[in-house]
Amino acid sequence: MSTLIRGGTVVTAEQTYRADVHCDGGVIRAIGEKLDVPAGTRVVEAGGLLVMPGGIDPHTHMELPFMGTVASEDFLSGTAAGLAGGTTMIIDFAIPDPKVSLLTAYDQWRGWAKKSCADYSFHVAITWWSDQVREEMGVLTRERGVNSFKHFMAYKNAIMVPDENLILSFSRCLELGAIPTVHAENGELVYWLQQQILAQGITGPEGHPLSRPPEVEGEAANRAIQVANMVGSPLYIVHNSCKQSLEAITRARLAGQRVYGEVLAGHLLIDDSVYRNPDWAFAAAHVMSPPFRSKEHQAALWEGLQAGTLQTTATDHCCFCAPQKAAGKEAFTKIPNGTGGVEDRMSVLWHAGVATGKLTPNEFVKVTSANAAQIYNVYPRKGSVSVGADADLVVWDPKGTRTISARTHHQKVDFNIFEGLEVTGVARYTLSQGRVCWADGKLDVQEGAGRYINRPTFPAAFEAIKARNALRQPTRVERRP
Ligand code: URQ
Ligand code: ZN
Ligand code: ZN
Repeated sequence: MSTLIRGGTVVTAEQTYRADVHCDGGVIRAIGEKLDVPAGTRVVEAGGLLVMPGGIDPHTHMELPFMGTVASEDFLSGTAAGLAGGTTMIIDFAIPDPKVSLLTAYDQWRGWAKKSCADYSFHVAITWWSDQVREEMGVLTRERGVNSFKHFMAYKNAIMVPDENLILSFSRCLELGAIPTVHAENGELVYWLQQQILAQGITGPEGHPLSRPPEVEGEAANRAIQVANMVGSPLYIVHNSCKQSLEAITRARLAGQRVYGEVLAGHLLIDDSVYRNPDWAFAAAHVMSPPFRSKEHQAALWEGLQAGTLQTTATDHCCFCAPQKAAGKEAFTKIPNGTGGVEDRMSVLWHAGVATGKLTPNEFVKVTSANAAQIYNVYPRKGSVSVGADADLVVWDPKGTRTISARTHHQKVDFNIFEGLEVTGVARYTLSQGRVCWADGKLDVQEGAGRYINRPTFPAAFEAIKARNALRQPTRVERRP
């Protein structure tokens, strides 16, 4: 299918320039003026609009089985909602229960994701350790296109792993040329605090942030950073929500350590007052981990994004409807953790980031698409507007506005954490593999059109890291005669 995006201004991570873009066969064929295109080419008029790489959301959980239920968003509705907001690729998570084969979990998630209407990939979680896990990590990197492994430092008695597993798994990641990622909260402290707070009779959603203070996140972030430092592996910390984890990443990066930080659109805009709302369902709808923080943390996270200390934005899209959240009516510890956002991330970042002057349009492309593509080794196939790249593009109206609401969003959930927010900056057209899937407010998606995207490991980059590590080896202690 031949499509010409005509009259627009191309905006990439590096540059901004006027050019038409011709897509055919799912890839970008030509970029320039007066392009020669075949008869029957569909023309998308982009005058006054920006042509950017489609967004990449590196952190979603479609139809995740979690806390006794299953996230309400499935891979078809979730990728469709992403396209409606300008996101053309998600990286989701295959999360085996402890003692379950990583390959079994990977195959299960691959089956669920077949219905996707936009491209997707998977991080694989390390929720236990054995020689089998070690071996299967090798199979996943060599044969299944996985180059990132997730570690939950929270969720005790479920998927939390101890430090020993972090050390062994990060070492294995280094061997394989894969990047370890972490959910950084001290799960032992969270569990202990939960018991303390419940014992005081605090059972409502207001107890959730009390049991997960920022210090508990900062401690875990720093611990993961030190494990990676000693092992010599890179590290990617997901959903940084507070100054404490940001400061840990800043220290590490200033010391030359390869640590990447992700921030959620929700954590950039929403503060912890939501948990004190008298409406139980409203407060419970915001229960996610790490929790939304007090206002000073949002300012710090924006500074981190502007400074390049945080490289990517995501949503951690993990939706539960009111009846599911009600499982925690008697105790906040039973409220399924998770909120949505895959449809709104791009508009929220443009509205609160570019329209306020915090980010340039090029930086917007970096933090919504290009950086994630580079970190996870799918650039420039993804995250670029370049000849030969996948034709995953968003035609962006920088002046367009819309009001975000659960009443109108395409997400399969009965709540929207950005409810009522009028945003500036909207996707006018979204192309996936060169096919217009979102146009003027209407979705036109094909179930199953989404592809699994292999993410190769980083041998070359890791050779450099290993060489650096070799230089760092502690000098041999000469045994005294
Ligand atoms: O922790 C996560 O990233 C998953 C389980 C989604 N839930 C959440 O509260 N963030
Ligand atoms: Zn998490
Ligand atoms: Zn998550």
